[in-house]
Amino acid sequence: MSGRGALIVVEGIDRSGKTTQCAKLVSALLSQGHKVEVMKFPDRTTETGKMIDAYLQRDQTLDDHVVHLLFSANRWEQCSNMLENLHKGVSLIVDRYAYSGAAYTSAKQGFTLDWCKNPDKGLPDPDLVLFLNLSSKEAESRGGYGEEIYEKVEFQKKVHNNFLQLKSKQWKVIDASQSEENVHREMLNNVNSVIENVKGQQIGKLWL
Ligand code: T5A
Ligand code: NA
Repeated sequence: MSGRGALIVVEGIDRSGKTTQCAKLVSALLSQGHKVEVMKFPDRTTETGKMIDAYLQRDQTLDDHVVHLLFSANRWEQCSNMLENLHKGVSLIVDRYAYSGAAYTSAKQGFTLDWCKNPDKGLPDPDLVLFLNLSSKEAESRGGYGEEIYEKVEFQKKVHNNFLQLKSKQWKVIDASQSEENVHREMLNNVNSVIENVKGQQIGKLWL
């Protein structure tokens, strides 16, 4: 049966296992015969991505508003490419999306969640958001955080709370403290049913 692809987003705080699970998901879906591609935000390869990378690695200081808008622009850069793939029947597995944008910036002093959501309004609306739920303490114990700017347990705790405020009907909360294999199985079950169900549906616009 043909039809459009599904837009699947994987979210969670730092070290919740997103990149590990996106890779497992893509290889499982490919072996089931699905057309699928993985994407990651921030995409550090584009011009905006290079600025974001320099900021995250503390090589460049930037105003917090500017950083927020760069993360959003970094997603808008991929918008037409994403829609094209979805219409061709390719499902997309996306490692972080606008929810990270809103959850991280609004953990900073002086930013409301509402202000943070604005620049991403109208992006393709995910069919499924798999939230890898892990406490900031458990995340930190996974080999510890590195040197990047947001990798602090107190900050991650605020980010975690902000994520939970963004929960909507497409969200599935996955217990990310389980073994890699159990997390994978739970994610794959959810993805399989969504891929079948979206075929005749239109692609919505996020937060509109
Ligand atoms: N950001 C991002 C914003 O502020 N605004 C935005 O709009 C966006 C998109 C970089 C930073 O940018 C911020 C958020 C981030 O602070 P990034 O490039 O996605 O974002 O970050 P990364 O450093 O690449 O990835 P993370 O730190 O988020 O890690 P992951 O991908 O969640 O975790 P992963 O898979 O690398 O695993 C981490 C460790 O845990 C182990 C793994 O082996 C690995 O060692 N692990 C497990 N251990 C036990 N049990 C399991 N089930 C495990 N699964 C994985
Ligand atoms: Na990652």
